[in-house]
Amino acid sequence: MEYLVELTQAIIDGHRTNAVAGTRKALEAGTEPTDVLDALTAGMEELGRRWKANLIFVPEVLIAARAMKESMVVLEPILADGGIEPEAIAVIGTVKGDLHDIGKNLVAMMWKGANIQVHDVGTNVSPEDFIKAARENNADVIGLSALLTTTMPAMKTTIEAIRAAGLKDVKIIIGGAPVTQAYADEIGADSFAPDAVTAIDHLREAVGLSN
Ligand code: B1M
Repeated sequence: MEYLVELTQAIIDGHRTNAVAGTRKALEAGTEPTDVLDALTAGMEELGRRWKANLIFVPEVLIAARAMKESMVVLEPILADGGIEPEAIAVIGTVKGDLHDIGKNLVAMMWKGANIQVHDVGTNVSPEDFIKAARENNADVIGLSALLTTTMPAMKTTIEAIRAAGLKDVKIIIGGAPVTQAYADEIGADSFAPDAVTAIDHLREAVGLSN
């Protein structure tokens, strides 16, 4: 169907108006909501390929993720009515002491675009609030973001608190400019995602979904 191809292209182009209008048009034409979701996620997947090939950078991803987010505002209630289950549930936030949220928001948007239910708990989040949100939402994954070398240790204390609270099966994914794989290993995170696009693969892998 041509309009689904156009919808995918609107996401790739980050064209919010076309993406939202295309989502509405497809639904009004009687397209299965899951097919509309597939068209949207195909756009994000193509973006992921271009990102990995260094053909696009953060601004393009940010713009496309916004178009995706706005289309999902139209589609989500319909998917929910139809009983379409998200593939996983994630809580995400920036750790205690840290107010940076642009990268974290981008990861949240990418995860939502990949049919992950995301509960964004914001910035400067205490370990207790991560635990509370994970329990309340029955999360499979907790995502921790930090942008400051001085707040990286809060990732360690948050992970320790999560494990001490008995949430042993919840996978913990960390990221942020100063964070490295070595640091993730050192503090016992399940996964380190260097950027928002590959954070989708890392989440899917962590919870045992095929990539
Ligand atoms: Co801040 N700041 N800042 N700042 N700030 C940095 C991070 C800094 C590198 C600037 C510098 O000195 N060159 C520096 C940190 C130095 C260090 O610790 N090594 C710094 C500092 C020092 C500070 C203050 C302490 C400054 C001060 O007040 N003296 C202060 C701290 C406030 C606080 O947090 N308590 C501060 C404040 C701020 C603003 C409020 C002004 C603003 C934040 C606005 C906001 O976020 N709403 C700000 C900004 C904008 C920056 C820079 C310029 C940009 C950060 C950003 O948004 N990048 C930054 C310098 C720089 O990076 N050039 C800087 C774009 C974003 C898309 O990238 O967040 O890395 P990033 O996210 C990436 C990946 O890291 C990854 O995916 C994203 C997309 O690919 N990722 C994840 C991120 N989280 C992830 C989670 C995952 C997976 C991947 O899984 C869960």
